[in-house]
Amino acid sequence: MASETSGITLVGLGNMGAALAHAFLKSGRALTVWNRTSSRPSVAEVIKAGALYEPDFAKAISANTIIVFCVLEYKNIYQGLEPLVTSDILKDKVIVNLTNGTPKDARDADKWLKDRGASSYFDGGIMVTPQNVGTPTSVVLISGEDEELLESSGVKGLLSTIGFPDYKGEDAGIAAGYDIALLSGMFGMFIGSLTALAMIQKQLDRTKKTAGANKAKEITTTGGLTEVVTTYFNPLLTALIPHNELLAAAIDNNDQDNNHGNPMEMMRIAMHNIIRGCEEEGVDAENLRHFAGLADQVVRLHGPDSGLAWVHSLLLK
Ligand code: FVH
Repeated sequence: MASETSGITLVGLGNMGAALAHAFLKSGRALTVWNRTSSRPSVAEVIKAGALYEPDFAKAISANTIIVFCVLEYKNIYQGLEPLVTSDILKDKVIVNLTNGTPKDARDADKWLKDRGASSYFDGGIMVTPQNVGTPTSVVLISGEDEELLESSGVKGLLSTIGFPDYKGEDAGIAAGYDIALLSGMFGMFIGSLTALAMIQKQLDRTKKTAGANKAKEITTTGGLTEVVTTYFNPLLTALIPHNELLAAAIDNNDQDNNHGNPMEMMRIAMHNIIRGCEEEGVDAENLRHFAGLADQVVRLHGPDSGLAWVHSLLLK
């Protein structure tokens, strides 16, 4: 059984893997690392910080009981291990997989690795960017096995060097479910932001064109999109972030008719205006079309004064 001071093998020294390596080294752990591309600058950096780079994948896996994977996708793990599993290379290994994937990916990995000798499998999602690894705001969602083993295997202590280890349950897929849920919120925000920036771009171009045609009304638009984001867009989004809690509470409390001052019919019409406006201005609004369709359904089912939280019930299949 590995202890708090046991050595670790880390597979993957991309942006996140490298941040993990530095956090592990900072905590005083002996670290063996492997990365497909040995010339990646992070490899030299972690060697300089004290890690042992093992170019032979099999030797890197054999070096320690706890193996942490942080690669682009799950199939990279199988690609590396597949040629080796005829040996007992995975026997008694404690696998910690921090690669992004689906709950099914995690459950499949749990079975695949244990069928080939691994003693335990934990699957996690790191909920911060590499720059914030090891800071007080960092959280690692983790699932699989049980909480007692998480602690006794030394994995909890190891994860604590990255961030707060938040154990979500024994099904290996649960942490991945949380991870992709939170990331879907992030990507949803970004596609909304990029649609907004495309529409603003059209307006900035128009402003410049008008100013060019009519010197008397010349307008300088020096700040571009950045100025618009700083002045209007980020303050608007910041003010709206607490509404996520109102939505969650409305769902928790079966209070979806509470519109918090924003009736669904008003928002539904606004969404269709945005789509129409995008079409008129030459901006792709495909991402909003589905949302507006859901808003139409909510008004049909629950009435014009209902609340946005009803959309949640339409998304559950
Ligand atoms: N970066 C972030 O903000 C997020 C935060 C939350 C967690 N994600 C997930 O972490 C996984 C790794 O992400 P990353 O940021 O380290 O990603 P990259 O910098 O692109 O590095 C990718 C590493 O994966 C290796 N790799 C790619 N393909 C293979 C392969 N076929 N066999 C072996 N290794 C492979 C790659 O190696 P190389 O290109 O240097 O040879 C890097 O080590 C990821 O799941 C995120 O979603 C990060």
